[in-house]
This record gives sequence, structure tokens and C-alpha cells, in this order.
Amino acid sequence: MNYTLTPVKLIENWFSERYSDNLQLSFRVRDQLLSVKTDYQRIDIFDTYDFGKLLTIDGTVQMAENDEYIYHEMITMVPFYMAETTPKAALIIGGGDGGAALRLLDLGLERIVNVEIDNHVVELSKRFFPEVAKSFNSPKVELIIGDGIKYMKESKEKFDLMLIDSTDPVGPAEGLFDPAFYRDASRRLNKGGVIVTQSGSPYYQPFALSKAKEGIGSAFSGSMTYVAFIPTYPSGFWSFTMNPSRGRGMGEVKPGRYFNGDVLKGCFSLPEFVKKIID
Ligand code: AG3
Repeated sequence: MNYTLTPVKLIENWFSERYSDNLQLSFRVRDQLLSVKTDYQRIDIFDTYDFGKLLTIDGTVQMAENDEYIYHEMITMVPFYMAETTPKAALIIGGGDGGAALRLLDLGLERIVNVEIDNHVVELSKRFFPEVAKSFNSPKVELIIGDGIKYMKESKEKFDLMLIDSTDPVGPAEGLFDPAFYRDASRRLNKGGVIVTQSGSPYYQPFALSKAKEGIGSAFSGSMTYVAFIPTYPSGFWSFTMNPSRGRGMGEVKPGRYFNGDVLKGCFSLPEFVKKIID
């Protein structure tokens, strides 16, 4: 018998994030690069066809090589320009991949304290996403492995920007959406500064948005929500919530790859269904 030996591949591998009982988004993967269970969560790293390397925590997409710039620009550049004085010192809670710190360095921040609870997120980012995690090599970035809630309660230092770059409000990040956390935060924020948290997908996680709004709103007498298109997160439509702040009326802003002056103006324009969530 003569068989032709053509390579056949019958099995395709996919990673799926479940959005609801009836819907999930699947990424076709070349390979699973790693899977670890840490004291806090499960971390997986995949090599995907469309989005490059993908970091997931407890089955939820945190960062994809090809679109991380959108989330990281929007969580840093919007608050940077919305602050009423030029920010010099920033605090990041979460952000163990280093992506938020990287953009803050680009914006010229002089001091960045990054408090991440899970050392493994930092170590794995350094290994698999060195271009993002290189921010941790800067002498301007102080990395603290510890509990952000405790840090906010006990530290004395004050900041011009505070970024809550957390996972979804279930599990370790739940307390980062609580009014008590934002009351502590309000004592750490300099006058004219901005605090912002990622507040989930308005479509699939309206509870995350309303929780963030209540938390920030109660501690800072009001809140402002803005949105961005992030293809690898649930529904692709994402929200961020910050304290009320007017910016400092500067003319031109320096564009990133997603962010620019038009995005800064437009991102606060909310669809009616989103307004209803935060009404
Ligand atoms: N942190 C926010 C990701 C939340 C995504 N949620 C989800 N996929 N269900 C991103 C960390 C990037 N520094």
C-alpha cells in the first residue's frame, strides 16, 4: 500500500471566555504556553492567531499583545489629560503586567508606585510580554507586591493619578469596587488629581459599572464614565469610571495609537443604555 504522507491536522485548539450561559468568544490558539494556579487565581498564557500572546486570569482575558495598547492608553491618557494640574506622581493598583506603568512613563510621570497582589502576574509578564513589562526596570517605578486595599488604608503618600487596573469585581478584586476603598483613596489623592477604575462591559457587566459609579461617586461627590472599543474584552465595549474633573484646558494632546484629542472629547459621550445604568 502506498499512503501519501500529507500532514493532517484534525484538532484545532481554542480558548473561550464565557460571557453568559449562552455566549462565548473563542480565540484559535497555536499553543498554550503556560497554566499556573497561584495563591490568588489561575493564570494561563496562550499564543493566539489573531491577537498574539494572550494573558488570562480565571478564564477571563486580561491582556492581548495586539490590543493591549487600547486599554492601557485609555486607563492612563484620559485621566492624565483630565487632571487639573500636570500629574507627577501616580499609584497603580493591580496592573501587574506593567502596561499602565509603561504609558505613564511615556507621559512623563516622575514617580509611579505599582501595588500588585500576585507576584506571578509580574513574573509571567516579564517572561512572556517583555515589551510591556519593561516598565518595571525603570527607577521611576516602585513595585510593591501586596494588597492594594491595605496599601490604600495604611500608606501616607499622596498621588496626582490613581489607576485601579483590576480584574472583574469577583474574587480578589471585589473590594476594589467598594465605597470604603474609595474613601481611603480620597485621602491619598492630591487636589486636582484623578482616580479611575476599569468598570467592565456595560453590556455584560452592568453591575461592575454601577458598583464603580457608587464607590467613586460616594467618596468624590460624583463620577464620570467613559468608554472605549476593546476587541478582546466582553462585547468589545468597555467602560472606565473616574472622579469629576475638568482637565486643564490644554490645546493639543499627544496622540497614542488609539487615544487622541477627538477620543478624549468623545469618550464621555454615552449611549442611552449606559446612562441608564449609572442614573
Ligand atoms: N484588567 C481588566 C480586565 C478585565 C477583563 N475582564 C474580562 N475579560 N472579563 C486588565 C489588566 C491589564 N493591565
